[in-house]
Amino acid sequence: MEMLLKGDGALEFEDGGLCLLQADKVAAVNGLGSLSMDLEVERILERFLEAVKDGGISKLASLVKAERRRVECVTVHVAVTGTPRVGKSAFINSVMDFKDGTDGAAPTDPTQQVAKPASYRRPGEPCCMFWELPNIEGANFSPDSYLEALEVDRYVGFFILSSSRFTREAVALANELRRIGKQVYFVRTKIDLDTHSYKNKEFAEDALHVVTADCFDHLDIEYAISHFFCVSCHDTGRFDFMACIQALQKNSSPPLQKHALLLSLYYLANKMELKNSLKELIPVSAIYSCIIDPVPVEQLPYQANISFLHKEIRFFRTMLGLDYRDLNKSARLIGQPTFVLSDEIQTRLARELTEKAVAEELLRWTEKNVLVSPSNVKWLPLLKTLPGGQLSGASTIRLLDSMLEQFMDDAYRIQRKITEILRGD
Ligand SMILES: Nc1nc2c(ncn2[C@@H]2O[C@H](COP(=O)(O)OP(=O)(O)O)[C@@H](O)[C@H]2O)c(=O)[nH]1
Ligand SMILES: [Mg+2]
Repeated sequence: MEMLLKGDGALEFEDGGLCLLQADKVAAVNGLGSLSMDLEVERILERFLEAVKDGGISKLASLVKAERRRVECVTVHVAVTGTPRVGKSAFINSVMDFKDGTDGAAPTDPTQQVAKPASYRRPGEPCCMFWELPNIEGANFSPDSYLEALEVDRYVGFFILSSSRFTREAVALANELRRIGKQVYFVRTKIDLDTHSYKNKEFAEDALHVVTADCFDHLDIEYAISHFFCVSCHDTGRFDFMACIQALQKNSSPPLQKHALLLSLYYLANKMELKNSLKELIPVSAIYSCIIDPVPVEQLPYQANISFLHKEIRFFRTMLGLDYRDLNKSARLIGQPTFVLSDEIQTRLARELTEKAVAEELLRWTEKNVLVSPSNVKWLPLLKTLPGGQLSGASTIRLLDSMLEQFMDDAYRIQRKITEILRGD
């Protein structure tokens, strides 16, 4: 197994898995946390076993479909607020990867201020909605009445933006949100116009100065500083833009909401978090392939839904940024032709993703007759009940697991190449 270095942190292998040691702000805020996402798979497994006992494979099949729908139907709402002209709309457009003038983008025209919450989502991506809230302003501003006018409970987190010091109103709102248990992120925008010393703690303290004023002293200043990010709303690749989205993703709960946020905003996500989230549900996908529309495959001693597996693996490849479109975009940002990055890809299925290649890879794993990884041993009793037996489920899990791990290695190789190029190595 290979050890790779990531641009902004070290990557090492532990117990056959990957462990990212990140020195960045997200880790500082949240600690390294557990590698397990806890997408309630134990309960999913219980339900599956129950279904097989009650109604055999056909009952399991309808439950597997329903389970996938349940995961896919989760919608996450995120709020963005602040004083006028601080970049709320521009921030949302960058999160959503909207280019100037894209249909559905938030208007950044100075005359256009929202009077009631306005929602934005990426086309074809119903799971994640960012809301621009009305401005925090006015002498009579009251956090209570401001929040009363919103469906505050629906938001998983709040970004409060300011392009200079945070105002007393902003801090009062943050205070109230903290009181009701909401995640709050203090985002200092337009840092591209004022880059010096932005990483210093003093800079954060100064921007959050009002937090320490007597009337707000019950707001945890340590919390505020550790949730303080400096961004340019026009450039997601610089300053703390990705870190603030990654902090939101990491801190969101319940786990299904976190999963939805990671997948919807995969291009800004911490890849290790994203991979761990995808990995949790691999046994569900493996069972799907074994029992829903499986077809005979040459030399394979059981039936499999190769077209479904092909789609799953393609989805993993997209999530980990290995699609041509993503590579091309990253290459352009560093002024290089795309092949400079695509040459770093070593996994066959990342380069040549066809149904035939997927079937061959599945056969390879079946011939190896491997066991599932320790974290998936709990699935064995269910896998034994599949029409193709334990071998079918275990081999499919290993196929999907190994694709995800290998794509992850490819993603880090590309990240390392980008870092080398930027350093001028
Ligand atoms: N240089 C720079 N300009 C920004 C940034 N964020 C927003 N702007 C500009 O500030 C103006 C107001 O932005 P807008 O998003 O409409 O602010 P809103 O009223 O808070 O929604 C626009 O002209 C944006 O292009 C930033 O981070 N850096
Ligand atoms: Mg706006």
